[in-house]
Amino acid sequence: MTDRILLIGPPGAGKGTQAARISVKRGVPAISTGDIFRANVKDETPLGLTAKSYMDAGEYVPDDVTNDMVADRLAADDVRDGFLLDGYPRTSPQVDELDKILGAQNTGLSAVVELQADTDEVVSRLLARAREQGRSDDTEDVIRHRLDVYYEQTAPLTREYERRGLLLEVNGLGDVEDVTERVLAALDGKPA
Ligand code: B4P
Repeated sequence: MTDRILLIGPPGAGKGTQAARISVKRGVPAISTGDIFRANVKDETPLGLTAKSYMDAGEYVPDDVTNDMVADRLAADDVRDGFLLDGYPRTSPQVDELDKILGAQNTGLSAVVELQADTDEVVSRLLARAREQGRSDDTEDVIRHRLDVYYEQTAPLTREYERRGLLLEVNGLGDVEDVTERVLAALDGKPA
């Protein structure tokens, strides 16, 4: 079956880290909405100027803006044979939009991977990243707000994917390599 995989998890769970690795192993492009927004912020595009204030405050970028961006990306030729979406959907209207996009292409998702990591661990990872990379949304207050937004708006979406029989829950703690192995095993239907 063609890989059309979603990667969901709290900020700092390792989504971006694992998306890059799984994408190589499974031979499908990784699409990170966070990365696309950051590239637009850096280039000061109209999309970036809109996204920046939301990102800096730890809020989600509005659904209409995010949905249009993803619809454009998923219309590109390189995703015809599969993709790994990192960080989308994050809200219920985004779930609906993704269903609409894939429905129009007569395709569907193959799996939804939920990377699980507790709050103490993700806060400590993101504070470490703040020291190394200085990302503007990695201050402690903003990190805690991003976690609240995640648990309020995004975590409940996993129940919908569980209902559809797509959800794979994977422990995101431990070495990066070990987490990758767990994700790959889950995608292959093997016990992690
Ligand atoms: P993202 O870019 O998705 O940022 P994130 O949630 O912090 O995850 P990220 O992928 O960067 O971190 P990772 O867990 O890999 O989103 C940023 C913002 O963009 C959002 O807050 C929002 O404003 C906006 N946005 C994005 N998508 C949106 C959408 N669909 N709708 C609306 N708005 C949207 O890694 C974190 C750190 O942990 C790294 O330093 C990494 O090296 C480290 N790490 C990873 N795995 C580890 C491990 N196993 N052990 C130790 N450290 C590890």
